[in-house]
Amino acid sequence: MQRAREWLREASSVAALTGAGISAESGIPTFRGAGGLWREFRAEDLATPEAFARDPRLVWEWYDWRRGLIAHAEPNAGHRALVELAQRVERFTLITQNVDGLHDRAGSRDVLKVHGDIWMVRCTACGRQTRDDRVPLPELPPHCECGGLLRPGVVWFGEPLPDNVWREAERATRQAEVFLVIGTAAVVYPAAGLVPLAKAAGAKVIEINLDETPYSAQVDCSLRGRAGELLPEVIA
Ligand code: BV8
Ligand code: ZN
Repeated sequence: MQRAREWLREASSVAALTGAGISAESGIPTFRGAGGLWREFRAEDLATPEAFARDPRLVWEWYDWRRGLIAHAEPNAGHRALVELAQRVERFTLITQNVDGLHDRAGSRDVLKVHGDIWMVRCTACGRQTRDDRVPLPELPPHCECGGLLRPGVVWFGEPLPDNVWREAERATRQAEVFLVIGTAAVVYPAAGLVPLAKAAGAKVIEINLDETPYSAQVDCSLRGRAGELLPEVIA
């Protein structure tokens, strides 16, 4: 922990990659942890274009349920610690796989949302993309003014990540002197590939996670514990 603290104090460019684990202490279930993300379904079964084509109402019930959870949740000390860190470091980039928007609500700016945003909806007919934060939604599945079916503005399995956001995330990772990887199982690509990319570019990589991940043995410092407790300590 002491080494990690020193690296962060000396760094002029830092990048952080967060996953569902940083929102766990806000009461948002993780994808692969105990209890999973929804009753008998797995994210891999619902977060896909095929599932949406087959049963848009079921997929929207899942997203509407998650939007309700998130709307009643608050950012936690882990989210806030990253806002604090951004104010101290000359160049700080926050990259998140989370679609919940809790980093923004904590005060983070210019968050790179590589898997999209649950509060955005996109029309499958006219392509119009708008923010819709009504919970619950008045009708499932929701429709656009043009009559087209709306989909959540998130990246599903098998779909490409938003090009400009992804390029920016890679650039920030390559330039980071210190790369924090927080609360992610690091099994979903290409996002997880940012960890070896940071390492190859010469960054000190610090992992914060409750459990081991496929990268725990390769990072420079692997801190075992809750992000809400460890992040405030490591940025102190
Ligand atoms: C792509 C958004 C190519 C929606 C998500 C076979 C078939 C098809 C595709 C593939 C395949 N094999 C591989 C792939 C690629 C696939 C992939 O990686 N699959 C994995 C499962 C093997 N990737 C894709 O499909 C990506 N697209 O490759 O496109 C392409 C290119 C060009 C043109 C066309 C196509 C798209 C991936 C994005 C999918 N969307 N979500 C939504 O959220 O509903 S993924 C989903 O998983 C979430 O975004 C989530 O963020 C992400 C990663 O999960 P984690 O954040 O890591 O969360 P998890 O629960 O897993 O882990 C939590 C961690 O926190 C744990 O380690 C736990 O220990 C820890 N923790 C818990 N509590 C705490 C904590 N740590 C600290 N403190 C705590 N308190
Ligand atoms: Zn439309």
